[in-house]
Amino acid sequence: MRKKNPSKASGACTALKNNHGAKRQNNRETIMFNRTLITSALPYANGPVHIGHLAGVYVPADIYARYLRLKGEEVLFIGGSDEHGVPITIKAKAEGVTPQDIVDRYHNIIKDSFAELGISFDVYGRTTSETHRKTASDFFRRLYEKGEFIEKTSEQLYDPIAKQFLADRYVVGTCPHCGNDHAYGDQCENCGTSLNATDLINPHSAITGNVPVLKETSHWYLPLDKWEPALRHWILDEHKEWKTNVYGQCKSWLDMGLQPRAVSRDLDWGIPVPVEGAEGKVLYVWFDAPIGYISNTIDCVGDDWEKWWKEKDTRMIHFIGKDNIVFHCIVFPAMLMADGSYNLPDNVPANEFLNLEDDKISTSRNWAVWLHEYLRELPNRQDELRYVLTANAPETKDNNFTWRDYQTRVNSELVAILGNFVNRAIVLTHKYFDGTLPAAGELHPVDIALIDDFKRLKSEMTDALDNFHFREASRIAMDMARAGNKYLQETEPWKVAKTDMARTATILNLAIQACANLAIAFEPILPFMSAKLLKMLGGKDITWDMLGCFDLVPAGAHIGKPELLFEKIEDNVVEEQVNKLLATKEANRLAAWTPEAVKEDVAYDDFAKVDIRVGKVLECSNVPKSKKLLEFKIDDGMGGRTILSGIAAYYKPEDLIGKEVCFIANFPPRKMMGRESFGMILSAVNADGSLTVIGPQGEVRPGATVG
Ligand code: B3M
Ligand code: ZN
Repeated sequence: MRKKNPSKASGACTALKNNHGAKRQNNRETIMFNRTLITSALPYANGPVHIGHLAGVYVPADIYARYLRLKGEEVLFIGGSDEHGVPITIKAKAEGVTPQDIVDRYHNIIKDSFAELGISFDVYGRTTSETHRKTASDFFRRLYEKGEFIEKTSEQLYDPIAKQFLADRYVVGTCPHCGNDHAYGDQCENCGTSLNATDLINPHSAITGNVPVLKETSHWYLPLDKWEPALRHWILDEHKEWKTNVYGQCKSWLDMGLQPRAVSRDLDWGIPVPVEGAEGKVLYVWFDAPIGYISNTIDCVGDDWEKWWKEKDTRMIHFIGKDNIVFHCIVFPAMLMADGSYNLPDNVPANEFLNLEDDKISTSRNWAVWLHEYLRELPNRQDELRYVLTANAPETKDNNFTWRDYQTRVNSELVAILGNFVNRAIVLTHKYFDGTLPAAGELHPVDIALIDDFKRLKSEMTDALDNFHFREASRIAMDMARAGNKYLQETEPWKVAKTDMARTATILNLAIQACANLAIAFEPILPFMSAKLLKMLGGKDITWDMLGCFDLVPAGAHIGKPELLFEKIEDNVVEEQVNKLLATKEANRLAAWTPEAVKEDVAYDDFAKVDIRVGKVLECSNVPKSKKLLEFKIDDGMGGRTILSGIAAYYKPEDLIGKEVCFIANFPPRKMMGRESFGMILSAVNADGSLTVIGPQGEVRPGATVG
């Protein structure tokens, strides 16, 4: 798409040279990096991924990888499933299948849905692979042989019925910090504190519900305290540029003082501890999972892997969510330091959490928008999701996803600003020049202002992307589309065309160049849109250097027929999604329902005072002007009576005629809506608050007593 003979226009780029490598200044020196290893947290293969994972980790990581590739930098983007750990064995037990069945199922769902969303991993591996078993075992053994572990015997919680130690999530109890009575043995999800199983108050086994006993067992510990001074210096002195949330969390861990951490567990699912006398013990999942980044690199590039992990001109960036900060900034770096031959991460731009419709995303409560379901229910709308999650990313604080906001951002930004500008530019080029791009002539100040705007926005966007400010980058890219719309509004080519085709040619040439710029600027965020737009413009090889240039599409190029880049999200689509969530909320409420507590004891004599009878409904009708009341004429075996009952919301009157009901016969008469009621019809209160009328199971004569 590069123009062969750059024009004299001020937007022409003469030097499109790639500037390989990135510089970073730390407190001591300026380091030149020649390649970047990007890792993204390995999701547990015990469920599909949801928008919280995407907004926090995978979309930003993908934007960054695509951006660096556009800059011509050498990049390796690593992903994969985390297939060990207790959450997986618990899920397998609950379903009566093997852990391997679980991870096979979810690994494939996750892998396929990432691919469909355009997450451009260079490799998506798994921690049950043979490469990983070997890499993690070798890593452990190296540290073991160097004497980097402490072997320690301690008392751990044990379930005598299940005959199993209760590691991590196998034990549930009350959090000693916040009182949440559903805290796990490794973490309280309510207050975020990481815990030891033995810290829990009133612990019980997640397998049998039993109260566990203490039993001695021995494990290998990584003495984090030994690495504390080195970690302090590396993070607190040398990485002051890290995000404040990350730096702050690290500082508070370091200030509390680090303790040795067990790196093995008594479990039968995981990588066996590769030393003698370790039967029945496996590597702790948080020991093997980050090594998964290394194994997946090996699976991707083979013998070349050390270049990515050990050469000093390689930079490593970990994309993770905030709950993983300690493992990526403290535990894994300590493991790497203990080995001694690896690079440490250069940055860990961890994000905060995304909420859904004002509520915490939760897998167990099914409170999530699942990626694989989104892809099925809103087909061909990958970029829409990528955009909304980026524009609303939880970069500095927790953020909220709502379907209304999704609709607004798609309709009033993607459709009304970006899609509209591109469509107008291409439609007008077809209308006045049959789709053949005319050459630009002399530039007017308004043209130069457009070009200058793009150049300025490019520099701001580059800065934002270099600093992991992806929200801001998406806002700036959209500002470019805004500048395009403003340009057409100011130049009005549809009016100019009536008198001056040469000027019209210049305007549309610039508008099409602006479209090409948008295809570049948005490529990291909206790769599907970018590919479609580039196809319409007849180009494909783009680089970040080209952004800000206005000679990208050569005069004479044929512009494809205008195709809409985005379609509006209609109200019914949003309503369907909102209803789906409401149904989930209702299902959760019902699942959480428990009967009311039993009232205080009552003496039989007191109970016997209440006169309950059976009656037959002769007539039933709505009470005018009342939404609540139904009026019953009851055959009570004693000449009949009228009873008013507040169940109009749950029954059609005609459905009750002829039915037998129970009623209290000795309530004093009561006036409601100007009518008198002689008794009360008995109903059961359902979990959702609705009422069901109570009656006898067999035929009973009206007037019979109940007791
Ligand atoms: N699987 C935890 C998580 O998904 C864990 C990340 C591992 S990254 C090495 O949040
Ligand atoms: Zn807590």
